[in-house]
Amino acid sequence: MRLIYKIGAFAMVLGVVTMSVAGPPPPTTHKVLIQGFKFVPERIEVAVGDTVVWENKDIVPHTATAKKGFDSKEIATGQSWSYVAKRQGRYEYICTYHPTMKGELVVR
Ligand SMILES: [Cu+2]
Repeated sequence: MRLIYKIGAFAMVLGVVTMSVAGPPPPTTHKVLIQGFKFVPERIEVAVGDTVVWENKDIVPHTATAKKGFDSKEIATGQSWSYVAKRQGRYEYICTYHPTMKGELVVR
Protein backbone atom coordinates (compact mmCIF):
# COMPACT_ATOMS: atom_id res chain seq x y z
CA MET A 1 0.00 0.00 0.00
CA ARG A 2 2.77 2.38 1.00
CA LEU A 3 4.78 1.41 -2.07
CA ILE A 4 1.80 1.95 -4.38
CA TYR A 5 1.34 5.41 -2.89
CA LYS A 6 4.98 6.21 -3.54
CA ILE A 7 4.79 4.98 -7.14
CA GLY A 8 1.66 7.05 -7.64
CA ALA A 9 3.30 10.18 -6.28
CA PHE A 10 6.36 9.59 -8.43
CA ALA A 11 4.19 9.16 -11.54
CA MET A 12 2.38 12.40 -10.76
CA VAL A 13 5.63 14.33 -10.42
CA LEU A 14 6.92 12.77 -13.62
CA GLY A 15 3.69 13.70 -15.38
CA VAL A 16 3.92 17.33 -14.29
CA VAL A 17 7.55 17.54 -15.38
CA THR A 18 6.78 15.91 -18.74
CA MET A 19 3.82 18.22 -19.38
CA SER A 20 5.85 21.34 -18.66
CA VAL A 21 8.58 20.17 -21.02
CA ALA A 22 6.28 18.99 -23.81
CA GLY A 23 3.88 21.98 -23.77
CA PRO A 24 3.67 24.42 -26.68
CA PRO A 25 6.56 26.88 -26.81
CA PRO A 26 5.81 30.34 -25.45
CA PRO A 27 5.16 33.04 -28.08
CA THR A 28 8.26 34.77 -29.32
CA THR A 29 9.05 38.01 -31.12
CA HIS A 30 10.70 38.09 -34.53
CA LYS A 31 12.28 41.13 -36.10
CA VAL A 32 12.29 42.12 -39.76
CA LEU A 33 14.58 45.01 -40.63
CA ILE A 34 13.68 47.34 -43.46
CA GLN A 35 17.05 48.28 -44.79
CA GLY A 36 18.36 49.33 -48.21
CA PHE A 37 14.82 49.08 -49.67
CA LYS A 38 14.60 45.44 -48.63
CA PHE A 39 12.87 43.40 -45.97
CA VAL A 40 15.56 41.51 -44.06
CA PRO A 41 14.96 38.62 -43.92
CA GLU A 42 12.71 38.56 -46.96
CA ARG A 43 10.91 35.44 -45.78
CA ILE A 44 10.07 34.75 -42.18
CA GLU A 45 8.35 31.79 -40.60
CA VAL A 46 6.60 32.16 -37.25
CA ALA A 47 4.11 30.32 -35.08
CA VAL A 48 0.55 31.42 -34.36
CA GLY A 49 0.69 33.84 -31.43
CA ASP A 50 4.17 35.11 -32.26
CA THR A 51 4.84 38.79 -32.74
CA VAL A 52 6.61 40.19 -35.79
CA VAL A 53 8.23 43.61 -35.53
CA TRP A 54 9.22 45.54 -38.64
CA GLU A 55 11.84 48.15 -37.96
CA ASN A 56 12.58 50.84 -40.54
CA LYS A 57 16.31 51.53 -40.73
CA ASP A 58 16.07 53.50 -43.99
CA ILE A 59 15.96 57.26 -44.39
CA VAL A 60 12.57 57.11 -46.12
CA PRO A 61 9.24 55.78 -44.86
CA HIS A 62 8.03 52.30 -45.85
CA THR A 63 5.06 50.04 -45.23
CA ALA A 64 4.59 46.31 -44.74
CA THR A 65 1.31 45.64 -46.50
CA ALA A 66 -0.23 42.27 -47.30
CA LYS A 67 -3.09 41.95 -49.78
CA LYS A 68 -4.96 40.17 -47.02
CA GLY A 69 -4.08 40.00 -43.36
CA PHE A 70 -2.15 43.04 -42.27
CA ASP A 71 -1.15 46.57 -43.17
CA SER A 72 1.37 48.54 -41.15
CA LYS A 73 0.49 51.83 -42.87
CA GLU A 74 3.44 54.21 -42.87
CA ILE A 75 6.47 53.22 -40.80
CA ALA A 76 8.59 56.35 -40.49
CA THR A 77 12.37 56.36 -40.34
CA GLY A 78 13.59 54.81 -37.12
CA GLN A 79 10.10 53.62 -36.19
CA SER A 80 8.78 50.11 -35.91
CA TRP A 81 5.44 48.36 -36.22
CA SER A 82 4.44 45.11 -34.61
CA TYR A 83 1.89 42.51 -35.58
CA VAL A 84 0.67 39.46 -33.72
CA ALA A 85 0.28 36.51 -36.12
CA LYS A 86 -3.18 35.19 -35.33
CA ARG A 87 -3.99 32.96 -38.28
CA GLN A 88 -2.06 30.28 -40.08
CA GLY A 89 -1.21 31.03 -43.66
CA ARG A 90 1.23 32.42 -46.15
CA TYR A 91 1.18 36.17 -46.47
CA GLU A 92 3.04 37.89 -49.27
CA TYR A 93 3.50 41.56 -48.60
CA ILE A 94 4.99 44.65 -50.20
CA CYS A 95 5.80 48.23 -49.41
CA THR A 96 3.03 50.29 -50.97
CA TYR A 97 5.47 53.17 -51.63
CA HIS A 98 8.00 50.90 -53.33
CA PRO A 99 6.08 47.89 -54.69
CA THR A 100 9.27 46.17 -55.82
CA MET A 101 9.99 45.57 -52.14
CA LYS A 102 8.61 42.14 -51.39
CA GLY A 103 8.44 39.98 -48.33
CA GLU A 104 6.70 36.86 -47.12
CA LEU A 105 5.36 35.95 -43.73
CA VAL A 106 4.53 32.30 -43.11
CA VAL A 107 2.46 31.54 -40.02
CA ARG A 108 2.53 27.90 -38.94
CU1 LIG B 1 9.18 51.34 -49.14
